Amino acid sequence: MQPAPPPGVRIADRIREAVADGRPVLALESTILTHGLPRPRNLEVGLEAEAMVREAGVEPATIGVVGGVPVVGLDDGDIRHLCSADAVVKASTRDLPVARAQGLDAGTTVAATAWLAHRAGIRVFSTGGLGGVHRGAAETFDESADLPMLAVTPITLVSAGVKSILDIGATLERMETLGIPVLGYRTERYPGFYVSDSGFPVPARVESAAEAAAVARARDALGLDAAVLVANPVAADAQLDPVVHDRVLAEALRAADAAGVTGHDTTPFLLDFVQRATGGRSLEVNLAVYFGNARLGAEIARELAA
Ligand code: PSU
Ligand code: MN
Repeated sequence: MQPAPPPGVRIADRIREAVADGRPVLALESTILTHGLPRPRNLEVGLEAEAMVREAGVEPATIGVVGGVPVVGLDDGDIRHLCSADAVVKASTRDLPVARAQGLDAGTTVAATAWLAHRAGIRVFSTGGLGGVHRGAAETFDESADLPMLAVTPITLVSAGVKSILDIGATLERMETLGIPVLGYRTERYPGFYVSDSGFPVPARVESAAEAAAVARARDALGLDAAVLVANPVAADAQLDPVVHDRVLAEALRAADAAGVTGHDTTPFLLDFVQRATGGRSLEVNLAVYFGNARLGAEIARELAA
């Protein structure tokens, strides 16, 4: 059963109508735009991802917070604003009430976006990389709110895995604990975002959007509440050179430690460091991955709407 949309959330008419008509809709997050990509590239990517989804016959619903109001289905002006305004915060689910009460602009993380998308009746969501368990979490308890939120949000989420800035093994263990199905898209290996193989296996494999949609339908038929994660690897010939990747990652982790960066600033700090240290090469991989996920998400959305 679809819960009613909360009164404090704005759902664009085009999204409301598409959902009511049973037409395919794909949710897209905005933290990748506000805190994951450099300006002005972020705006180009935000608009291009939407155009690509539309061309695939799917209604794009980029989600973010404008003036405190969570919006499902930002318009071009909203996206432009979030990609260029001065004080845009990063909002996970727990930040939504503060943003709302204080009228803040915010990019929404996977956790917040998934929750808003589900409450709007959207069944598929594409992102770049997921949040997960940070290295050193045994001491810091730093685990992204993405994981517990995905455990209770029955959506299908396409990502390229988690970046190796995180503890990937621990992240996969937590997904198991939380009852979150993980599907490798045409692979048996969990992807590491910049690289196609993180070094860890996935528990199940699908060969097509239709097979991924079948798992989501089965989840619904069983009355289970967790998101189905579709892990879509970057092509091996488009990945970041694994040797460069390992070296830059080690430098980034040392820099974060030296700068005393903690908490929700950690992910943006590390991503920015890696981007600068690879001379923009990681950015190209990032974009290839993100567009690939938008394409696959659109395909799954069409399967689920069929
Ligand atoms: N991983 C990336 N790029 C990103 C993020 C994660 O490779 O932009 C963003 C996503 O929005 C994700 C959030 O939901 O960071 C996780 O942040 P935290 O660890 O603070 O929950
Ligand atoms: Mn955190």
